[in-house]
Parts: sequence; structure tokens; C-alpha cells
Amino acid sequence: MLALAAALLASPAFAAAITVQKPWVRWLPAGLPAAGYATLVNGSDTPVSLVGARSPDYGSVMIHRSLDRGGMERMVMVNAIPVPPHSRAALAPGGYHLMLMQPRHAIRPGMRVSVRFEFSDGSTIDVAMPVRPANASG
Ligand SMILES: [Cu+2]
Repeated sequence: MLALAAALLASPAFAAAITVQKPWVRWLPAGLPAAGYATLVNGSDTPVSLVGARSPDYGSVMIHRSLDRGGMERMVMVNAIPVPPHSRAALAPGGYHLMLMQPRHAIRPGMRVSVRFEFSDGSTIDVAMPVRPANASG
């Protein structure tokens, strides 16, 4: 009986490994790409990675990482953001972010955009991300 309960709790339908906390998007004017931020929390015993994201509000979403190269910040595309067991990974200014490009309609601060986070365990999480102005810090 206990073993059965443990098996049920361990199945994906009953326990999502990852939660997405404090999501937000930094809006930029003139149709420039926006950056999506959040904290990914892995409450499970196994490593999980963010491996993709898509949005009905943007034509293209990529995972980027900002790197400081001799005082010049540049961005590189990454395939995955690892989240170790019982740990968290931050998408935050100056580091990992979602690059939200080709908006499909006019997006302004105060709106919410919908983003589906896709994880290496096959799970997905749909997140309504509040859009904040260019000078927002969190
Ligand atoms: Cu970027």
C-alpha cells in the first residue's frame, strides 16, 4: 500500500518536478526583442532542464545567455538550462533569459504574454508573464 502510494506520487501526473516562479518580461520599444525572466525551482530528486519555450504572442522564442566579455555584454544561444535536484536556476538580467522575438500583435507594459516552458522530462508549463517597462528591474 505504501509502495503504491509512493509510485503514484512519483508519476508526472501527480507531481510536477519544476515550478516557474516570479515570471516577468522586460519590454523594449520599437518592436525590439523582449527578455523573459523567471526562477525555475526543481523540487524533485532528478535533474531537469529547460529545453525550449514557445509563445502564441511571439513568432520566435530562444533561450539566451548574456556573457560579459571584457566589459562588453553579448548574448549566446543555449540549448538548455539545467536545474539540479532540489535546486533552482534563475533567468535574470545579465544571465539566462528567454529572447522573445517577432511579436504577433502590439505588446505593451501592463499586458501579460503567454509562454509555454518545455522541460527535458517532457513536461510543459504554461505561464502568463507580466510585461514590465524597459526600466524595470524585477
Ligand atoms: Cu537575448
